[in-house]
Amino acid sequence: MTAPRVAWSVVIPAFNEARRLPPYLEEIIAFFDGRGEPYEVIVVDDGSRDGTAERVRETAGAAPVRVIPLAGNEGKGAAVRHGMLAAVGAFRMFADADGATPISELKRLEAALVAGAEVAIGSRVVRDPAVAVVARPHRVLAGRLFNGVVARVGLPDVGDSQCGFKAFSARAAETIFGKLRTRGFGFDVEVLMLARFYGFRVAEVAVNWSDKPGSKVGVFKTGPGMFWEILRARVRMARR
Ligand SMILES: Nc1nc2c(ncn2[C@@H]2O[C@H](COP(=O)(O)OP(=O)(O)OP(=O)(O)O)[C@@H](O)[C@H]2O)c(=O)[nH]1
Ligand SMILES: [Mg+2]
Repeated sequence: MTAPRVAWSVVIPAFNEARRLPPYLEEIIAFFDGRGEPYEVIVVDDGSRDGTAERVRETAGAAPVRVIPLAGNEGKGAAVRHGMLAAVGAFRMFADADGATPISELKRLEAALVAGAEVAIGSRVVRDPAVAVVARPHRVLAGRLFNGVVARVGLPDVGDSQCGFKAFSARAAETIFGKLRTRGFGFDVEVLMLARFYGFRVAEVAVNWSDKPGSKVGVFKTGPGMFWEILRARVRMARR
C-alpha cells in the first residue's frame, strides 16, 4: 500500500522561536485536523539557542511535524530552501513562525493554485475589502521603498515581495528551490525572479496580516544585506 499523499506541506523557518512558534503551531495543527487531509509541517531550526526544537516537539505531540536542524545559523533563505526541498506535499508553502498571517489564510492561496497559478504569494499591498493589514508605519514605508527596488531589478508586477506566506505547486517548488542561492532575507526576490524566468504563473493574493512583537528584522540591520543579495541574484539571473 502506498502512503497517503500529503496534500499540504507547511515549512516554517525558525531562529530562536521557542516563544512565538508554539502557539502558531497549535493553530496550524488544529486547522489541518479540522480539514481531515494529510499534511506535514516542517520546522527548519536554523541554529536556535533557545530550545526551539524541543518546544516544537512538545507542542506537536503525535501531529505530523518534523524538525530539520541546521548546524549553524544559515539564514532564512537557506532554511526555507532546506524545508521546501524536503517537503512532499501536492502544495507546499512557507510561513513565518510568528503567525503574522493566520494559517486559515492558506485557503486564499489554495484558491489561486487550484485556479491554475503555480505560485501564490500573500500580499499586504493588494487591496481587498475582505482583509486587514496591521503594520507599523515605518515598516510600511520601508516596504514601499523596497518594492520600488524590486520593480527595478526586473519584477515590475510584484506589489509585495516580502510577505512570509507563499505557496507553490510541487513542480514549481522543486524547480525554484532547486535553483535558489540567496541565503538571507533577500531570498523572496530571487524566488520570484526564478518563478518569472521559468514561466510559472504567479498570483498575488491579499491576506490578513498583523504585526507581531519580537521581530528579528530591522530596516537598518537587515536592509543593506538584502539589497546586496538581490543585486547578486539579479546578476545570476542575467547570466542564465
Ligand atoms: N532561518 C532563519 N530564519 C529566521 C532568521 N531570523 C528570522 N527568521 C525567521 O524569519 C521569519 C520572520 O522573522 P520575523 O522576526 O517575524 O521578521 P519580521 O521583522 O516580523 O518580518 P515581518 O514579519 O515581515 O515584519 C520567522 O519565521 C523567523 O523565525 C534567521 O536568522 N534564520
Ligand atoms: Mg514577523
